[in-house]
Amino acid sequence: MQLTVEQIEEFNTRGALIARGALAHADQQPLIDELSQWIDDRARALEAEGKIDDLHEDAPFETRYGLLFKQCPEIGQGMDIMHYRGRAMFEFLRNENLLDLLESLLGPELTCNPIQHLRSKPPQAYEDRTGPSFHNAPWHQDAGVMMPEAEGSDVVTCWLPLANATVAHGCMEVLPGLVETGYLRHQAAGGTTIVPDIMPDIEATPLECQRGDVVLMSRFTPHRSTPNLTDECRWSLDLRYQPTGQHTGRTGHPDFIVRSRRDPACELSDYNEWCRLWVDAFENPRGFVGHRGE
Ligand SMILES: O=C(O)CCC(=O)C(=O)O
Repeated sequence: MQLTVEQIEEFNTRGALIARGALAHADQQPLIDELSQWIDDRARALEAEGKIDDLHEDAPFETRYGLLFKQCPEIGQGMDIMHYRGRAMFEFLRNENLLDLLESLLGPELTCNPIQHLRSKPPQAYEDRTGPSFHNAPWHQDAGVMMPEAEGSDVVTCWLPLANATVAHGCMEVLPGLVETGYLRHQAAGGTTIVPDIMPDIEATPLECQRGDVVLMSRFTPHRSTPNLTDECRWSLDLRYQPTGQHTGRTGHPDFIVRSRRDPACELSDYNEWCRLWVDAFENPRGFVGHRGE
């Protein structure tokens, strides 16, 4: 789905847009099946170690991870994109429907930025901590988690729910209309966050959405997420894309070309090579991996 002129205008002025129904269920189902299998394998390994008593085999995708997390938070170790490195995940990063949205905003030469995460936010009732965390991101701009050299790069964040993401689930909230403000200074206290004294005094807009919707955000849009007060997990991906050739803001991790209308041969379509790039980045660290606010 290409974005309409009105949607592009909304993105450019508000710095945030929900492209409703941009993805079909079939676009995400292979990924959900892959994650379900990964969770099952991991749960069985933890059961064998005596850390999980009940596998909750019949629980649906929305609740099973939370029920396992409640017994053993270790269930989530290694579940992020670059660590579990699933084939369906790699294919999803190159999903045509997703890239069509990005092409509307960024043009036809697209690179997948390496700053990307898979998150399953369990019910808050199952967490033994409160406050800012990987599950409850404090107010920040994505420009704040990149090197300063990337401040001029047109990095667009795609935040995608794999299940319901209502306010009660702890969906994203944004402060819209601040694209022109540019970078706001961040600090590392309690997670990378905008320095409280310069936090814009604007009412937050919650971005409730469901599977199939795609939230698009500018790198200068302040956003956060809130605790999950339901008994379902809030499953999501946050991916970033940019015009090829611009600085990624994270030189220690691999980017790759996902679409090139000029030279399709330079697109990375080899799953094994994608895995090799990540393994190499972990085994032979070089470049910078960190947040600007630290
Ligand atoms: O998914 C979340 O809760 C936080 C995501 C986020 O802060 C981001 O994508 O930059």
